[in-house]
Amino acid sequence: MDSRMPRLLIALSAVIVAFIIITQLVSASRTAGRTASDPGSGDWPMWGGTPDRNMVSGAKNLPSTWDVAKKTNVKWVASLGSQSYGNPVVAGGTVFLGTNNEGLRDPKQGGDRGVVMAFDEKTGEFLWQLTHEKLSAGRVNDWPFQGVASSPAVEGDRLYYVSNRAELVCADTKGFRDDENDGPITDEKFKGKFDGDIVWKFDMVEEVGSHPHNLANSSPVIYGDLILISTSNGQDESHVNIPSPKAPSMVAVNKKTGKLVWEVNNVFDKILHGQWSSAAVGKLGGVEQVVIGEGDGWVRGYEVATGKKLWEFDTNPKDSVWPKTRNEIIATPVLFDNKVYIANGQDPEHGEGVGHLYCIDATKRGDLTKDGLVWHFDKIRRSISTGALHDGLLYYPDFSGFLHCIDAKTGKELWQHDLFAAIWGSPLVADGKVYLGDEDGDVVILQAGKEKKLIAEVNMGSSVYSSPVPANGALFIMNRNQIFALAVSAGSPAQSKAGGSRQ
Ligand SMILES: [Ca+2]
Ligand SMILES: [Ca+2]
Repeated sequence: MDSRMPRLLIALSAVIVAFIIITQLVSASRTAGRTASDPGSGDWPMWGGTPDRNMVSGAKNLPSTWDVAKKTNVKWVASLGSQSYGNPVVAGGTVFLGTNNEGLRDPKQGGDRGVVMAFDEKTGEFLWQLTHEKLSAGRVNDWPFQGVASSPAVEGDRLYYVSNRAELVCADTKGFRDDENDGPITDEKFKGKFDGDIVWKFDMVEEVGSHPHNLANSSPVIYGDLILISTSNGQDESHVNIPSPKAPSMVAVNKKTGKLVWEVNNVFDKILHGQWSSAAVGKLGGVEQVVIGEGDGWVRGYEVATGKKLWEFDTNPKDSVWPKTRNEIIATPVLFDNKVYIANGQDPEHGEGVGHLYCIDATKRGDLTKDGLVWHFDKIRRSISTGALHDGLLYYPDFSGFLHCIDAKTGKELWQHDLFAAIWGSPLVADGKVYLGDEDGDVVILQAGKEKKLIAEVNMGSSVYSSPVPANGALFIMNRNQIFALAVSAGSPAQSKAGGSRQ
């Protein structure tokens, strides 16, 4: 044997070992990066950023404070309707959101309507809108002046949202600005430069018999060719009858054709009130699942491709009684590391009350109320918010105004912060900070971590019912009637150093 061989082998092994170490380091850094659940493109194209709905972003250099009156760290402001619940998303250089028609951008489209608006991400220039007349039944199906409450999902040049008329709408992200009318729908009444271009609609009232209670609000999530949405099917005005118990709680619609692929219903006449939870999608226990809170207060996991039920979990103690102690689910489930994190609560109109927050092991099957319980946190009040899980800490607010920081493994609370006002929105964890808005219009900025540290509190001028959204170095925050794009201006004294370094 050549005497050089062992030395060559040793050298080669060293190279291989170095390669393995480097690969592991790269892989470790990627794993660390994955704790941020935004898509990594800089955009935030759907409610929660990604299908797992975890409100966490790897964005850097976001402002630690700002001043909307002095315009410090304010890139632009745009005016909306008088009530805005359709949380903004950002994709392909455009910001999309849902509001009502009280901003009256086009006098030819007057009256009470639900509206989706598109703005230029860099300048805030108004690009186009789609307006939807109210359902004729009125408040039972389509509450006055609530507008579009769905947060759109964007993929490529297509935008998907649920209108106030309980239609899943597929629209062209460019509207009519590209001088093309995309079909099959080409008979839009308004086809001007500032009008939206509808591609197809799936009407949940006509197609699956949904009777939306008060407002259809679902924020779509996309999986392959499927769009998954809640139908918002619920009670009638008497709060006793369920007019459409056979209508599904959730449907999957083909994103290209707008045709129904599957539907599920496990609630029938057990709907407590309405169905306003949106779905989350992720691989849990090796299976691609769609998870959603349903009208009987149970959260369920389904095989996303087929709608086959995999597991279910009752979020209410068995001795609880609606509406005093038994709750519905308005929050969106957060999927993380084979587990589901979700709290229950009630319609904000019902006020405050006891709540429950759970961590569920979604690798198991069947009734997981006992078998799948990882932990139960009962020091939370009713909540309609979705959580944010980062670095082993779950940030979860309640409607009574408390933000809880909880050890995601054990369910033990590390700290809480009182915002002194109702919280409708959800926290965002990004750039080492936690951002959260409240009904008084305050946004608190806290340091992310095991120790509580308040960095700043900024008033936005009117109630913040939405959730802060990060995209491409800016933060987008909507109050009742405006959207603000916030970004650190060079040399700005308002950029606090207290944001600290990111782990
Ligand atoms: Ca078009
Ligand atoms: Ca069209």
